[in-house]
Amino acid sequence: MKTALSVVAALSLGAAQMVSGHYIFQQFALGSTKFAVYDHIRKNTNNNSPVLSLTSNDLRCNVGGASGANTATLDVKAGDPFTFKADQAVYHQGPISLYMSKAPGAVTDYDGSGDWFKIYDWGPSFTGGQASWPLRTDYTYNIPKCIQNGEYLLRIQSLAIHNPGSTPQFYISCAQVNVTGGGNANPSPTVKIPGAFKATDPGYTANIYNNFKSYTVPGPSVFTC
Ligand SMILES: *[C@@H]1O[C@H](CO)[C@@H](O)[C@H](O)[C@H]1NC(C)=O
Ligand SMILES: [Cu+2]
Repeated sequence: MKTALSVVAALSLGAAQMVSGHYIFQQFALGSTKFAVYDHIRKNTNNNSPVLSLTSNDLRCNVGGASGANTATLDVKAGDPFTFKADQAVYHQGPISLYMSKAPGAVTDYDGSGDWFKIYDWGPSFTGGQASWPLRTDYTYNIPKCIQNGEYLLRIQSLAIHNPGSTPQFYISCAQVNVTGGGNANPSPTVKIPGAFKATDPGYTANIYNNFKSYTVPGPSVFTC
């Protein structure tokens, strides 16, 4: 009887998790080296749930991600390819963006209150009146070659705009990296988070199901070396 009850309990827990289920970027890779789940990524405390507030500090590195005290910083070289990997393929339509912010000291102590610059956007492509979004598990890009050596937060954000009229959802994770072999660039434009996204941003209010022909990803323009 005990076994049967445990099975029932396990099944209903599974169902509950599916109902509230979203996704979370929980794994980091450097080149072909894949690290354990949450190794070099700040552990959030909201499972796979999104952040909904445009004014919360949780927009920086997710709920529970204000401190990196329990996160090991990873040595990377400027130009290195890295990957954020989600627990399952991202399935809410919307853009995926990458940001960085240089820590004033050790990144383990940094709360992300400084300047952020954007290094990449994955937006929709439009073909024959149809938009298609780059929804998948892995998002790979390179550490910019020209940024200065030092410790950074490296942040991924999936902005889910699949329910026009409802509050868009931010799925966020931050990795901690120590860049070497970089240059002298002062990346711009920079923004603060929160502050970078406004309720009036066209890319935030877009109705992807109605006459959807173009799209501007929220946030600053992408910094390139
Ligand atoms: C970052 O890299 C530099 C250069 O290799 C090293 O001296 C420093 O200790 C590293 N910092 C961390 C936190 O690993
Ligand atoms: Cu969801």
